[in-house]
Amino acid sequence: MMKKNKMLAALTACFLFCGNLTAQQTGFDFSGQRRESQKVLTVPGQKLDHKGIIINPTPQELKIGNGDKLDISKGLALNAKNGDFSVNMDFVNLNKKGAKLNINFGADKAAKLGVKAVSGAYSLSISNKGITITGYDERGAFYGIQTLRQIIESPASANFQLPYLEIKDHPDLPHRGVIEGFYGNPWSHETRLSLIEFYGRFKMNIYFYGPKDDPYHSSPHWRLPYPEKEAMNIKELIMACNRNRVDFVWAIHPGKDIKWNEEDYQNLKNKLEGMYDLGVRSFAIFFDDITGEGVNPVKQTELTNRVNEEFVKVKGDVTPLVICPTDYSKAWAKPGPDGALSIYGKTLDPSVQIFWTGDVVCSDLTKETMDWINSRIKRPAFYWWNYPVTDYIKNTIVLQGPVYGLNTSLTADDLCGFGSNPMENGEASKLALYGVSDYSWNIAAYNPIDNWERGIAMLVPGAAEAYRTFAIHSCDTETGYRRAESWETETFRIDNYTQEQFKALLSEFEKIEKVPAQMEAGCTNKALLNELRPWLTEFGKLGTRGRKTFDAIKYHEAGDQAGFWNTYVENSMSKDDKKAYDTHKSGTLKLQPFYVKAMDDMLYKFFTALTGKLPESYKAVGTYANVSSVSSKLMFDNDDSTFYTTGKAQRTGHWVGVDVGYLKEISEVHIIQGRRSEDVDYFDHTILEYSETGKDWAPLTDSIKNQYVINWTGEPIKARYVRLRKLQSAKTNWMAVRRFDINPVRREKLGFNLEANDESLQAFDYNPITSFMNSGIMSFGVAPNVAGYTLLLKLPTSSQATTAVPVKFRQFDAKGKLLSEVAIDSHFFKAQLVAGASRIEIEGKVEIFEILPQGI
Ligand code: LOG
Repeated sequence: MMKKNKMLAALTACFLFCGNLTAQQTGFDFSGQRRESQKVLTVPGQKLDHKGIIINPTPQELKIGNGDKLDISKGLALNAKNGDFSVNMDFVNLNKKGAKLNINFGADKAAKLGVKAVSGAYSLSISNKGITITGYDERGAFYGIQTLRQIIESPASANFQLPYLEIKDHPDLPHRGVIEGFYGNPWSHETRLSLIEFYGRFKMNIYFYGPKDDPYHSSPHWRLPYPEKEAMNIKELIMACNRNRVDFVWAIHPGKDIKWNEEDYQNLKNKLEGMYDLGVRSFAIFFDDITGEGVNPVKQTELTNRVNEEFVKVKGDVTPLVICPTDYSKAWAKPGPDGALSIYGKTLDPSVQIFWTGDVVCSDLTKETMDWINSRIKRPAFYWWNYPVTDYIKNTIVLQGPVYGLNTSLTADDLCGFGSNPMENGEASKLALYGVSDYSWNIAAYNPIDNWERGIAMLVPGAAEAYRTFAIHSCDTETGYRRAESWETETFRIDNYTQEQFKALLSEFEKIEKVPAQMEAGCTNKALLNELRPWLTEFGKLGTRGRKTFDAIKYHEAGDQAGFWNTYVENSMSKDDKKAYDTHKSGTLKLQPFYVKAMDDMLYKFFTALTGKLPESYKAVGTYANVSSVSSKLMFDNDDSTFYTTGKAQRTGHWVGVDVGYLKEISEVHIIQGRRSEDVDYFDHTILEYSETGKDWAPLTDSIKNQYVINWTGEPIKARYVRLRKLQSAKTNWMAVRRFDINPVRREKLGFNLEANDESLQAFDYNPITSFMNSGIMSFGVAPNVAGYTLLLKLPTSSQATTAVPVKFRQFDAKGKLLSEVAIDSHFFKAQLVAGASRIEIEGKVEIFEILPQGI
């Protein structure tokens, strides 16, 4: 289990050394410090037939009439009895001669119509008398208008003919909305404005402004007023919120460096006063992710109660405070009566609302977690849902999956509000927010799949199919809050599939390849497109390499070695390809793993058939569930900057090891732990062991303490497995491995003379996954009993080749006389030795994977 102290220690280190750099700029790695639920649950629900009337959030009660229609082709004659809604009517033509639109609100009028007495409730009827909207309050009337807008935009209202219907509607939760509470680039002003309009449209009524990397929200400048430009922007946001009936809640995050003295109390109060003057009428105080003095719950409640007495109550028009405790998740909240949450429960003014993220930082919303927190804080908590936030995976995936994992039998007695913490990609968060709005308004009716299907069609009507294809493969977080992904796609291993599976998967990759162009052509929301573009580009490439994998499968099955290698190597990802993919990933649950495994499996078989030997490309083994995932290959990629991480706390007895695939004489092991040097993620007390069977193990070393790099050389032992096992220690960090080399190739063991840099040893390691880039001349001696060579290469692609000099393969005799010279014209190149050849030269720019001698 992840311990809070550890997280705090890491955060502290960051605070101390990073000055006012943002969390992102410091490269602070959340993934290494947290524990998330790793279970991938399937998505409940199914697509429904809405009879051409699409309303989000789903109304509580909708009765469709007998098929008669109201003609609004002449527009609508607005009669708003109390209140001014004309600015909210931009979606219709207002015309005195049009059909009647009566808008009214008030508790009595609403009660007569059976409208529930809660803020935001309304009724709407369309009949031969025209349209009548009656709100319980002003917000209710506004929400009736939002429903009307969606009815008019629905297919059932084609040609301005609105179906007769009756709606009675109200929200289940009093507060529904968004917390801009992530680390990373705060949203731009434009994005915020666009989102605020979105909240209004879909009946979300609260927006917490609390971006972690806004220095005036948090340290270092929480005490200071905003500079003029930012202050103006906040004023504008408040106006936009008012137009959209959204409470703009400004949050302060003072806990990193607050002093519990009068001066800092006044600093905080002055800041709130200044924000009040800008127009803010709702406030929150966040004490999350802090360490040191600030975490004291007694002081936190004292401060909050005093702000409540001396500021909120005095102003009279400020809404109740909301507070985020330091113990915001069960993962580290102290449960007993002296724990922070119980102190909150006992001492915080009952009007104050309290945030809760659930059992862990990013977690499903369950009855159990709400009961747990509510019994301590003595009020229904405000649920802070850490979805679709991606700051903890460095925003590498843009989450487009269904909103689910939310209990559909909860009520306002269980939670007073529901707020989603989205991605720094605000436009791309709208699909998830469409679900958040639906769930928090009408909990029992919430249908995740149906909501998602509607959301896709609403957001990108001009390319809904393409967007859906992208979305269904962009759901899982890979190492964070796990989500179902690609649930309509079946992948397989290359030695076990049916023709139907083959065809279906191939056509999915072909479909994916077309998605970027279809989105460019059909997505009219350019801001969304701009955010998605880097992911769409990578998604298209994933489609292409998926499709080409099927070409490789055909060559592979035909036993065509040259055909296979040529296709394989052109379809393998270069370091740059990997880097581009790693920052904008999709298809991480099924598609990319299919590609990686299929390519690997084929390469393994190809190499074995070609050389009669197993390749020296090893498999990771160990006690961690993710050891068989593609990320464990990063231990063997000959690159010190990439690593496999266990994604789980280390415990005594855990181990990470290597299966070399056969009984091998091993004389050297070289391991580098940690994600980087001086990292915390390594076994601090460990032992190196080997085994023939994987069952009985013998030590290769004594126990080793506090050592990242572990080298062993000695008399050869026979083993198939080598492992690093954790011995007794209190450390519970995750563990990471950058290198796990067995018998790395050494120049002196080659048996011939190699004139080239050490990198070129990769050509003789019998591992066709590793390679090196030859640029000048490499030269090597011909060993005895060699009749020729097979070269596994990657020549520059034809576009690069026009400027490139042809790659030459030359043979020389012992006196240095040139015997033969040919141009290499294929990635798969075979050369026979001419009589007397004793030295080979390869000249030119070419990536060399293997140089394989053929015996006589
Ligand atoms: C932060 C939040 C961050 C989120 C996801 C809360 C209350 N605070 O672990 O700012 O975006 O996790 O990484 C958090 O959730 N802390």
